[in-house]
Amino acid sequence: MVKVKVLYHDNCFDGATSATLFTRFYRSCVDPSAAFAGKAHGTGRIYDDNAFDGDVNVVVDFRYSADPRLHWWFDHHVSAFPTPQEEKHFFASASAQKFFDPQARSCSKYLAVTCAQKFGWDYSAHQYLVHWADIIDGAQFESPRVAVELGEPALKLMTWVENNHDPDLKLRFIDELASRSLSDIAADPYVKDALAPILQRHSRAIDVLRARAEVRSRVVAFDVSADDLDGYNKFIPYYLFPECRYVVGVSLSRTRAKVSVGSNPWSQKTRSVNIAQICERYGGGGHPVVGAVSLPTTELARAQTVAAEIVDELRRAAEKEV
Ligand SMILES: [Mn+2]
Repeated sequence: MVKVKVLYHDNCFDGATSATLFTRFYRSCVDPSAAFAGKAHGTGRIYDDNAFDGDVNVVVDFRYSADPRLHWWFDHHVSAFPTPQEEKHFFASASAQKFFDPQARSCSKYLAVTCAQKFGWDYSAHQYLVHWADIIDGAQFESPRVAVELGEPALKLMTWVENNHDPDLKLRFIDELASRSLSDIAADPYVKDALAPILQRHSRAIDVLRARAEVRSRVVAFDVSADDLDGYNKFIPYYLFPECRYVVGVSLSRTRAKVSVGSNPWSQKTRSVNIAQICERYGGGGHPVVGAVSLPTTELARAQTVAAEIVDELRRAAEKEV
C-alpha cells in the first residue's frame, strides 16, 4: 500500500483542514487505497532529513522545499520560501503538483479549488469545511465579537486546534473532519472536555490582555510573557480596542518567545505596511496582514526589543494612515 505522508501547518485550523482535504482529494482522484500519515510542522522549523520519508510526500499550508522527495505542495504564505534558492527552484522547475498563491485567503479553499480545476475533484461534500477554513484563515469574521465569543462550532474547533498538543488527537481530528459534522466533533468529549479549561483560560486571557495593553497612536502593545499565557485568541485585542490599527504582543511558551504582529481586520483604513516583510527582517514571517517572530525561550529580552522596534514602526505608520 502506498504511504502518503502529509506535512501540514501545526496548531492551525487551516493547516488541519488542508490536510483533510488533501487526503480526500488523493483518495478520490489519485489512489483510493492510499494510507496516510500526518506530521505537524511549527513556525520556523525547517524539514529534517526524515521529513520526506513517505512513498508520496505532501506539504500543505507550510513552507516549500527543493527536496526532490517532495511530490505535492500547496501554500499561500507570503513567506513560503525559506531561502531565495528555494524560491528560485520553485519558479524554475514548473510542477503540475506544486501550487503557490500568496493572494489566497486560505490554503484549504486554494487547494480545493485548484484540485477541482486541475484534476476534476468534486469537493461539494466538504464545502462547509472549506467555507469556515476560509473565514478563519482570512480573518473574515463579521465582528470581533464573533471571533472572541466563539459561539460557532467551527470557532470552538479552531480554538481546540490552536491549543491541542496531543499528536494522536491531531490526526484523529484531521481524519474526522472528512466524515463528521463540525458541530458533532465539537460536541465529542475529546474536544468538549479539552475545551472547558481552554475556554476558562480564554476568559482569563481577555482580562490579562485588558490589563497589559498599552494603546497609543492606535497601536496596541502588550507583553504577557510573565502571565503564563500560552496561546491566546489573537482577536481579543480587536474585541477590546475596536479602534486600533495594529497589535504587537510578546508572549512566552515552553518552546519559544514570540512576537505576534497583526493588523485590525475590521478597520476601514488602508494598511500601509506589509507585516510579513517587517517580521522577515527579524527572522520571522507570515502574511501581509499578520505575522510573527519566534525566538528560543532564552531570548525573551531580544523578543521584547524586537517588539518595541516594531511598535515604533507601526505607530509611525498608523499616524499617517487615513
Ligand atoms: Mn493557512
